[in-house]
Amino acid sequence: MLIKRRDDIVPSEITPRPLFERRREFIKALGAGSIAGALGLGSGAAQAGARLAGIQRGPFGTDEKPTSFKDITTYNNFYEFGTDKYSPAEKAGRMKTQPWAVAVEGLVHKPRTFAIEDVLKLAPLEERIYRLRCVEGWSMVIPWVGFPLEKLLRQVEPLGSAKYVEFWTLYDPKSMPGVRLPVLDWPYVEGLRLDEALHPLTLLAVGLYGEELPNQNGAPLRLVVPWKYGFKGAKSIVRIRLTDKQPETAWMKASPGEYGFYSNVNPEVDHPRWSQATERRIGEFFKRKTLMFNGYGDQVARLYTGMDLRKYF
Ligand SMILES: Nc1nc2c(c(=O)[nH]1)N[C@H]1C(S)=C(S)[C@@H](COP(=O)(O)O)O[C@H]1N2
Ligand SMILES: [Mo]
Repeated sequence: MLIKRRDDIVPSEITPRPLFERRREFIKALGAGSIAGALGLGSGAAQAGARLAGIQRGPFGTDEKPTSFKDITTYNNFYEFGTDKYSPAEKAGRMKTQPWAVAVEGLVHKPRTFAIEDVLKLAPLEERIYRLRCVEGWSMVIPWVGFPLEKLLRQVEPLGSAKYVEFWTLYDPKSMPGVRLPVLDWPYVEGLRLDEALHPLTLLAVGLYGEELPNQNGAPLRLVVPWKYGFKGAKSIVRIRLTDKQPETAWMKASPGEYGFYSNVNPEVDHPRWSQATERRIGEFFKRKTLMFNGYGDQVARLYTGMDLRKYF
């Protein structure tokens, strides 16, 4: 293969969703009458094939090989649809993602509710290939499509008193069988410090592999904070609230000794039940060493200078 300079490559060339995967789905679909039926996915997942237009190549991308579309979309954590990895792909199709709006409010000059269509107009879409490290010890490489969360937050003009940002995700018992179980205090709430939320690495994602997000990955918009454990990346966000107090996240409420507010990827600070020193990349056999801040230390270490990262885990 010819070696191209990275500058000459358009995003769709970097990460074409492997053709054989598409063809296999298509063949299955012919056999079973519908893509959704054939894959055992709900209708929302079937709709999620829509290509996103005008994607630019964003900064900070890794050169590592992206995890397959199939693994990214069938091995998920989305507890609203059940606690095993395969339920979200089977059940999230029931979630209605249109119409969709996200309220951005709290300590801001201009609170506003954005229709998803208007969110998409706020900034050019970028492809960013980020590592995702789950606290349970596995990782993936995901070609997200989105733009920096900062672009949305600037629209509402945060007040000087705003120090934190809360993310509230959809709570819809009709379509979410998992919320009947008291696994978490629903809705799923996550939070960041305002400077973390405004950091250029922090992404509001609307797609992956050049397509709209499948429901199981958090359609129509979700948070991606690549230097933190995966659970910080709240899916299917309906409300963003700026506050002056550290948010109480769903995971902190469920188990404060296990899930801290910061949850920066840190191979030196173990979770009480799991070592965080190594990880298994989905699709690989041998374990890898987990990197400090998931490998994004050059960009984010300065956010935590002077902080004891064992205390603020
Ligand atoms: N609303 C909501 N968001 C969520 C979760 C969840 O259960 N509910 N799981 C989190 C966890 S633990 C991980 S690892 C990532 C997984 O994202 P992915 O399925 O797109 O890879 O989503 C996070 N966002
Ligand atoms: Mo996770």
